[in-house]
Amino acid sequence: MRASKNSNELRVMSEMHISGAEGIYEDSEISKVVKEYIKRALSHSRGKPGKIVLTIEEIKQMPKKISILPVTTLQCDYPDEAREIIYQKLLNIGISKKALDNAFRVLSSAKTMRGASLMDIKSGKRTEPDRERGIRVSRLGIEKSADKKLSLILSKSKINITTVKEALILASKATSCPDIVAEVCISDDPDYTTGYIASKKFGYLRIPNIKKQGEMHGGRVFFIKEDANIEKIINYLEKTPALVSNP
Ligand code: WAQ
Ligand code: MG
Repeated sequence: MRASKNSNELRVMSEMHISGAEGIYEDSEISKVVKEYIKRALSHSRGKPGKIVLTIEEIKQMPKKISILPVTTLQCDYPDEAREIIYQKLLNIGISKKALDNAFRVLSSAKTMRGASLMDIKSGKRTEPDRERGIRVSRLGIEKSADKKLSLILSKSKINITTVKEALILASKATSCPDIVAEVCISDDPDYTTGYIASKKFGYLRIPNIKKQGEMHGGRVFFIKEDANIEKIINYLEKTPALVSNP
């Protein structure tokens, strides 16, 4: 699902991204999920959409089984502290300062993307072909039994909410790609101020107060290896079905 709004700022007609969602479901769940997606699009904190696009496709390929990243919530009181934590953890696993500076430029831009930026861990060069749209992680989901177990685990930390679950599944798919070293994410919702960094090395690290309440900026950056095959990464993230099969 994607919801957007027309804006004619600067006399150039452009579409502002409001919200999006994707998942893998059984036939029998489709009407329920569609209803939920539409409800979500119509009551979003970024505004009322002028257009909602829904795409439902049959998946023919057997989904790749992936495992969920372990979740940790860090202590963080301010956006500046969040930035320090992110630099420290990501410099530590080999991401250059330049790449981090460039990532924060993407994440704090007033013009949010629908998808994610792909950034070279060394040069900090952006490699996604469409910088306005970015790469959209799609065809991802979780098996029913794994979902139940995950709900129990998240409930213990009082974070069993759709936002966390969906982000965790997305980060688990993204970091299961061998050429992706880490991800950083800030929600573009003005009322959601917890972000995260994720990597196979340290799991899914939640960072409270990554931005201030009311701010509309946000985004995602995937840090990719220097010699990575970009097309292969994009094909994996956007097209290859992946299902979390264990929490
Ligand atoms: N693929 C790639 N990028 C995406 C996708 C996707 N499927 N969905 C969203 N993005 C990008 C896009 O640039 C958005 O502007 C940005 O991420 C933020 O998306 O554990 O809600 O849906 O409490 O606003 C983190 C949860 C929630 C942390 C993140 O992101 C926690 C969130 P949002
Ligand atoms: Mg959002």
